[in-house]
Amino acid sequence: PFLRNVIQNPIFASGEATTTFIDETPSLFVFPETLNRGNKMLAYLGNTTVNGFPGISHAPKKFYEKPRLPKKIILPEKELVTAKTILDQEGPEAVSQWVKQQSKVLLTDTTFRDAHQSLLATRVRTTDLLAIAKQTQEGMPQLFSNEMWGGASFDVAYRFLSEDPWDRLRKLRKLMPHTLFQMLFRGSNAVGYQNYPDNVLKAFITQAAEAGIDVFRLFDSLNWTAQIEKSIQYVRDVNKIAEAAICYTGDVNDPNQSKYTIAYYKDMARELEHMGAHIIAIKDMAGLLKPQAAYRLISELKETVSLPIHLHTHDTSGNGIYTLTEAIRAGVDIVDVAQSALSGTTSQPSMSSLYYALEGSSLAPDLTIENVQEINRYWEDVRTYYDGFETGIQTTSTEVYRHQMPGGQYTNLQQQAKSVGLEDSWDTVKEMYASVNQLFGDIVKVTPSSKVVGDMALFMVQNHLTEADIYERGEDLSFPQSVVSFFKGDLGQPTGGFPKELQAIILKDQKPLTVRPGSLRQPTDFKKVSMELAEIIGRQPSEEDVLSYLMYPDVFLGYCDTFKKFGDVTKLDTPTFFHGMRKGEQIEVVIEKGKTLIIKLNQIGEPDAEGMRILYFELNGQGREIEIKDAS
Ligand code: 3PY
Ligand code: ZN
Repeated sequence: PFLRNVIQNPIFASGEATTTFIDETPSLFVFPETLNRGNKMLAYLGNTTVNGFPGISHAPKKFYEKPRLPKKIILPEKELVTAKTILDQEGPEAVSQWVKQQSKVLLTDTTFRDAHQSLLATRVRTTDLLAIAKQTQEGMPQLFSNEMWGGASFDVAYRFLSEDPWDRLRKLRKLMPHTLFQMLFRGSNAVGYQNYPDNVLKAFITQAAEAGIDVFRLFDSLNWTAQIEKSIQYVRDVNKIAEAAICYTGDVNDPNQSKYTIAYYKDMARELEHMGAHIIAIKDMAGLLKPQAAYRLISELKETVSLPIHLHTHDTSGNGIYTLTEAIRAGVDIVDVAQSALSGTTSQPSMSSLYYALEGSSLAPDLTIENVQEINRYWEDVRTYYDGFETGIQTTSTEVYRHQMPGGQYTNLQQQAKSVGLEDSWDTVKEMYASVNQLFGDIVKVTPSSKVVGDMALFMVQNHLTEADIYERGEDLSFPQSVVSFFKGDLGQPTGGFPKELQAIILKDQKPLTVRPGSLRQPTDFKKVSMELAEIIGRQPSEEDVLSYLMYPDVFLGYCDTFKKFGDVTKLDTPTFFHGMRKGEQIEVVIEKGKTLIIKLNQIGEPDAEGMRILYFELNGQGREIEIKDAS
C-alpha cells in the first residue's frame, strides 16, 4: 500500500518530489484499512460537531488544559505486601485473615466506579481512567482495593460511551497488577435489572474473574440471602473474594424501628458468614447510616461474626466522615472513600478528609497523603470534562433520611419526573417515594427495587392517586410493569413478605412466585446464543460478548452497530468525544501503536435545503469532505 500511495501521489506523479518528499507527505503512510478507520472517525467527529452528544446541551467546545498528572509520586521505602499479592499467592481466606490483623483501617477507593456513578451519571471514560491508573497504584499501595467495575458502569459503557466494559477491565488490569480490583454485582441480577439463570451468573463471575476482578461485592436488592448464596459459591469456585453485602435501610437507633433492627442485621450477617462469605459489607447505598448508629452496628457485628467488615456509605447528608469515623472507632476493617474531587454529596466521603480527620490518632489510615493530593489534582481537572453530566446537586441534604432514595437514583428519578411533565412536583414525588415505601411494607431500596418504588411514586403523582385510591380503585388501575413484576416476585421476596391485600390488587388474577425466580429458569444454552449472536453481528462473538448480549441484548447490539459505523471512538480524547471539533482545530488520534490520525477541521458548510452540511476535514494531509445531517 505504501508504494501505491507513492505512485498515486500527484507530486510524485508530476516528477516534483524532492528528497524530503517522504518526510513531508504523511498521507503516504495512510493505508486503506487505516483510511477506512479514519473515515469512520471523521463520521463520528462530523456528527458530534454538528449535532452534539446525546444527553448534554450542544454548546461550543471549551478550551481545556491538559489535566495535571502527578509530578512526583513518593514510593514506599520497601515494597509493601498488598492485599492483591496475598490473594494471588495464598487465596481469599488468607486475605480475610490479613485484613483482620491490620491495626489500621483499610480503604477502598471508589473513584473509578461509584463516585462517578453517583456524581457524573457514570460517564467517566476508560481513557481518563487509564491515564491515572499507574500512578493510582504506585501512589496508594496501601489501599485494600480499587472499586472500578460493575453496578451501572457496565451498561453505561456500552449504551452511552460506545465502550466495551470488558476491555476497560483488561486494560486497567494490565496497568495495575498489584491492586485488588473490586466490582459491584447485583446478586441474581448480575449487572442487569432482572433475574438471570444460575449458569449465566456463574459464567459471568468466572469470566469477570478471568478478566481481572478479585473482590465481588454481592448484594440482593431486597436483602433476600437466597439470591446471594449461589453467587458466593461461584466466587469461591474461582478462588476470588466473596464480599457479601447487607443493604442498610431505616435507622437501627430509631425506637419505632421494628423491621430493620440490630437483630435483623446480625442475623443476616450470620447467614452470609454461614454461606461462605469472606467479608461482610454494609452497603449503605442511600447514606442513611447515622454516626451513632454506625458505632452501634459495627460494634455489634464485630461481636457477631468472625469476618472482616467493610463499610460503604454515601455522603448525601453531609455526615459521611463522621459516620466513617464512628465506624472506625467501633473497629470496622475497611471503608469506602473517593478522591476528594469526586467525593461528597451523593458520592462517597473524601479519602483525604478522612485522613486529616484522624491524623495523629491511632485510627488514621495508612496513606502517603502527598500522593493522594497529587492524584486528586488530576481528578479536579478531569471532572471539568464531564460538566454536562453534573447532577446539579451542589449541597448536602438531610432530607435523604426521610425519602431514603439511593444517591444514584435521585437525579435519575428527577429526570424521569421531568420527562413526564412533573418537574414542578419534585418535592411531591420525593414525599410520595417515602409513602410508596411504606405502602409496599418498607422495603430495601437499591437497584433494581428502588426503581419499582420510583416508578410507582411517579405513577401515583401523575394520576393524582392517594394510598386510599389504590385500595379502593386498584382493581381498575393499570400499574407500571415494574410494579406488577415486583409483586409477582420476579425480584425475589422482601423481608416480611409482600403486603397481601395490595399484592392481590396489583396482580389481579396473576399468581405470585414464592420461590427464587432463578430456580425456575432453564439454564441458558450458551452455544445456541452464541450462534444466534454470530448471525446478527456477522462475526464470531467472544464469551464476553455473549454474556453482555445476555445481560442487555438491545444495548449490546446497539453498541455493535455504533462500532461498525464509527469504529473505535474510545481513542478520542474526552472533550472531543463529547463536543466534536472546533473550526480550524487539529487533533491527533493514536488508533494503535505507531498509527496516528492527524485530523483537521477546516470548514463547516451551511446546511442545504435538506439540512445536510459538508464538513471539510484533512486526514493526514488529505482533504476529506463529510456530509452530515444537521438534526437541529
Ligand atoms: C448499583 O447497583 O449500580 C449501585 O450502585 C447500587 O447502589
Ligand atoms: Zn454506592
